[in-house]
Amino acid sequence: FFKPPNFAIIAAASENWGIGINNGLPWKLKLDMKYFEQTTKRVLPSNSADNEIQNALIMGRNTWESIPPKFQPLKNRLNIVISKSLKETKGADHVIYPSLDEAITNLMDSSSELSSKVSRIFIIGGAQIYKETINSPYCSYILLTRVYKHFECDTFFPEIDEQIFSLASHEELEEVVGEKVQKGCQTENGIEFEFLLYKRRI
Ligand code: FOL
Repeated sequence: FFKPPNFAIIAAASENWGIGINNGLPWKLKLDMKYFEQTTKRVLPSNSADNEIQNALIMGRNTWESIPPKFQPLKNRLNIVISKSLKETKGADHVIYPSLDEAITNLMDSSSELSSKVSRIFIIGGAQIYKETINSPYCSYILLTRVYKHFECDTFFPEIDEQIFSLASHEELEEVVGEKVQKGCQTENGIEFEFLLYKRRI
């Protein structure tokens, strides 16, 4: 498991490491979306009595704007948006921070109101936010759905340095996710994909 200050990146990337096009996902994979939803919603340990506790999702403004209005905010999770231009409105269903550093510092500050309500932290993109977090020593895991097909994309996942991250076993993936996960390749709409876990070596 990972607890703040540690966090995990969650992403889906194509054969050519694409993650998006025209501020949307390049594919439609219901099973991967379900995996994303369930993994980011699950609060561990599941016997936790406190219903106030949720996971935090950190995303850039473009990713926030890419979420279909009917799913925005991503429910039963604390939505944190990084933006210098967006202003927080009263009674908003999401939180805005001007920088990633400020968001993470606040989540880590055990005396902050936010930190007492947060279980795990997931970084959900996009390209700029992944790039800023992948080399942080607090980035313990990358939950990567590898989509084994070439897609035309305009945003890409940053390079995973094999010196820093190694591919973990399926058992470790299930331990981190907190539930059984489909092992190996699956196919949806003729697109092959696989749930993988990369783990920080050091
Ligand atoms: N990680 C993985 N594995 N797959 C993704 O598609 C993905 N997408 C993002 C970040 N990490 C990912 C960012 N983009 C929704 C839409 C876009 C998005 C992330 C989430 C969304 O609407 N999710 C809903 C479920 C929607 C549905 O069931 O169709 C949610 O409640 O999580």
